[in-house]
Amino acid sequence: MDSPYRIGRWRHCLLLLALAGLVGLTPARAEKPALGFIVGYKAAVDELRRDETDRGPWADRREREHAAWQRAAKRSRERTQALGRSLGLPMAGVGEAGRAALIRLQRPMQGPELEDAMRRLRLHPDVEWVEPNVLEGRLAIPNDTRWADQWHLREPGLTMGNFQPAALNMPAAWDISTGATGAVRVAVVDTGVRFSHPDLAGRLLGGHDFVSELAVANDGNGRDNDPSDPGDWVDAGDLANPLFGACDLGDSSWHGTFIAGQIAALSNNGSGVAGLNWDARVVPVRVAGKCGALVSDLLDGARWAAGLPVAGVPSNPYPARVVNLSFGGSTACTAAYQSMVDDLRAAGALLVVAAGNQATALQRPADCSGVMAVASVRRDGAKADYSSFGPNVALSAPGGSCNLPDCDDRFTYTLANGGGSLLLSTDNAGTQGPGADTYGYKQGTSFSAPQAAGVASLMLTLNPSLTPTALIERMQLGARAHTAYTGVACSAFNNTTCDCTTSTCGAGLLDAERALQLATGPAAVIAPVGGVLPGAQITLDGRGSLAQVGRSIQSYRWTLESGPTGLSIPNDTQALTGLQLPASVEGRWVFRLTVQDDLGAQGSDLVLATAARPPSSGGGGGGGGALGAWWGLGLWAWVLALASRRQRR
Ligand SMILES: [Ca+2]
Ligand SMILES: [Ca+2]
Ligand SMILES: [Ca+2]
Repeated sequence: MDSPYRIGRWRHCLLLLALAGLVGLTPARAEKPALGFIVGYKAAVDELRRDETDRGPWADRREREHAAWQRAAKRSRERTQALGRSLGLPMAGVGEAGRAALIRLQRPMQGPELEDAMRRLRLHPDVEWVEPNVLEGRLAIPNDTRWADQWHLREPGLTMGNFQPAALNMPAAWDISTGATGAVRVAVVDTGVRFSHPDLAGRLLGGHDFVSELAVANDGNGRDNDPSDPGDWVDAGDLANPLFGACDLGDSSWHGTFIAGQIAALSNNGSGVAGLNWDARVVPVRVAGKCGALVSDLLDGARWAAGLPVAGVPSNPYPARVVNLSFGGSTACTAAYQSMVDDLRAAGALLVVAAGNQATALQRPADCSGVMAVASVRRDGAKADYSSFGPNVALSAPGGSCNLPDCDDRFTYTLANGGGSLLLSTDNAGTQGPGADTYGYKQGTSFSAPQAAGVASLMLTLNPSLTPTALIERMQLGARAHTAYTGVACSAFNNTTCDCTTSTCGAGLLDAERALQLATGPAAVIAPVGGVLPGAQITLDGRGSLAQVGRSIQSYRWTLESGPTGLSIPNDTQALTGLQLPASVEGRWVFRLTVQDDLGAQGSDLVLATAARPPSSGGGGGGGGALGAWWGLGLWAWVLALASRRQRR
């Protein structure tokens, strides 16, 4: 049975959490002052709504349209002037706001005076609607009341009182995109979700409950179509069940609800927390209950999340492009896991997994080839004490940390507390069954993986053609450099809090703004070459490359990145080409394909060809075909990781 990557110590903060919950009830800010009114007239009297229908030579037409708009505006202004005078408004002038009329005020209005003026405007028989003309702030700063506590989403500040060098840089990213309605679905393969949470209202889509074992399921049945989280507490009675022999006593985690909120909590709704993607939909796939998730349920649930068939379960009407899996075991990747990972990639779904909380080398699924494994860093960028690490980590993201016994300093970085700050998201107050929907603080690599999943969903909003490889590579290219505040580099001997490097914690710190900047442009997609015999003819096939929607790929270019000998690539500007490797030379050649779209944006990817002689002794088999398939898959992720690391230097 695999367990969730969460940390139990956050429970010490429950009292503070309850107090903090009360802070969330603070009344909303006073209404913004209005500098005027934007007025929409009823159609019968609205000059600005009438379209110029004149036809004629282009230059004349533009002139006539301009003149007609001027005439319409003049008539509209006269009407607006009369309207304002009739209501006794202190007008400074009139004009237009887009296709609506505008009343400018001599001084800003606010509160009851503003409301009274709007009411009187609305009552006028010519007026259909009216709105105050207020200053719009940067939309990118959400108005959620607990925003101030979400340090991990802010800009990577380095000043006292604003110190969070590991933060995700979301405000700048949200200036590029906050998401698009219904465009991207993220599956959360986890403990299910609390559908009743107000900050998840309208954000949850379909889902299924894959927990097959009654005692684990805790909802009275096996697999069913309701992925509600009934709680996953383990009490003394549960421990009598031999299946739970390796479990600890514990309260319910509400793990899936927390992660769903990280990715897609209702943002900018004046309440609770902000989610990473303001419009994404979460498909809750319940695989875990008491004591964790059975591997079989986990693998089935992950497959179904990406739209792959699972026997006995209706097909998923909402396949996800991004699948978050914050569960894992304590052994190395197995074939069962690897085949699930391969199937998800083939289905075009990015599988984002937690690095694990054992502070050791990666274990499954984080060590499987082709996953995006995310390690946890604390507020200052140091590896969180609990985070596992190693060469298969793609990058790192805030996962919270709490090195103090009582976690009483969550928001302020000091050298003494080492950046102790937990993550805030949607939660539930129930210790066993569900209680009140609330907000809570947690830490763990479980909660750094969803940061990457959420950013990936924003990238897909901008460019739906990005493949899992392209998403990982571009997030890695955009990552900020690791920090070095502890003075101790992470290693097998320094495995708790330590300074990350590109060989222990991935390409760097996830930066949402840079990832979104890199999301646009075409994606180079190359068919794997893999392992061949020396002197073999190999095919370089980039025909699967994808342009962003609305663009087209204009050019291809193949280059040799590295290899034991130089090679010239014939037809190096064709999507499909091939060449012969030198006879009797063993080694690895890495080729790069760079594609460019019609607007000049570029994307590139790498492919590996490994030439090796078959084993000289042994039985039958071991032919080039079998060798090719084996090496092709196994080394694919390795070469990508190697290449992106090289690019970071
Ligand atoms: Ca069930
Ligand atoms: Ca259920
Ligand atoms: Ca909210």
